[in-house]
Amino acid sequence: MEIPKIIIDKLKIAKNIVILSGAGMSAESGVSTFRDPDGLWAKFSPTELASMDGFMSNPQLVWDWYSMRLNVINNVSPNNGHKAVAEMEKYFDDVTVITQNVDKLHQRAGSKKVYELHGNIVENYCSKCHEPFTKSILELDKEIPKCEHCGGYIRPAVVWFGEELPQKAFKESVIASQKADIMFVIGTSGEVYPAAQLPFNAKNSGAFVVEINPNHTALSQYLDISIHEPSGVAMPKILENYLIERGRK
Ligand code: BV8
Ligand code: ZN
Repeated sequence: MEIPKIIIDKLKIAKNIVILSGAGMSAESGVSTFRDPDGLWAKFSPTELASMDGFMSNPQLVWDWYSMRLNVINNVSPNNGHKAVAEMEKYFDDVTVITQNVDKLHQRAGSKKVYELHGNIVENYCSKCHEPFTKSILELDKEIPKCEHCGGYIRPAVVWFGEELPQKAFKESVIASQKADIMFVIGTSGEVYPAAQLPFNAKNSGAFVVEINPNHTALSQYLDISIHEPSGVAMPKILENYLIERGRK
């Protein structure tokens, strides 16, 4: 695949790189996306499963859904896209990963600066008193666990629809987007706010914004360039072309 020269030229003068990733970043690791035809929302309804109301009306169903997803995540590895993003930290002053994903694959690939806008699926806490729940859920039986302190249902530490994003992570993400020289928007349909506002923060502050997505999205028309390739192919290629340009390969 051809990488447009302008991306390499922009990288050669860039200091601050921001990566905004969505479920498509983890697709090549074998983790289902949400809105693809075979995605999670094709089988389940987001509001029924990824909202507090949905959880309170059927805690066991939501708990089973997240346990199934955690099982998948515990049996996959970061793909070449995650690894290329992590490797970029060696060549640029500042690389910030802002992810909507809850799978920790960026961290497992070695990325050090990661903001998880939608929380993570690995930690759990009590839905009533918010006490952290530290037992590994894979050792528990199928029954949704209850809080030892107040009897409330235990829930995953993800951000559901209608819930506020972690304030510090979001604030830092806006600042990083405004300081970005180049932003890669990878594997997101750009439909979920306020995460989907960040490419506009970057663009309005002068960043060059590159979309990496096999499909056209709600963001495509506003961004500088779209590479219609899987991220596990495009990101390693972009890094390789950059390093060749810099005579480092
Ligand atoms: C908030 C949980 C306010 C974790 C998720 C009415 C009431 C309340 C809020 C709203 C409302 N109407 C609108 C809103 C705002 C709402 C929203 O945006 N709704 C949308 C659907 C319209 N947002 C919220 O509710 C947010 N909170 O606004 O709170 C507030 C303020 C103060 C006080 C209180 C409240 C919370 C949003 C977070 C919701 N949580 N998930 C989990 O279960 O995982 S959302 C879910 O969608 C995931 O987190 C996911 O990350 C996110 C975005 O999806 P994507 O990552 O983009 O994935 P998707 O499948 O859509 O796309 C994948 C893409 O990858 C595709 O384009 C595909 O082409 C591409 N792809 C596929 N393969 C590859 C690839 N790309 C590259 N390489 C490949 N190989
Ligand atoms: Zn409790």
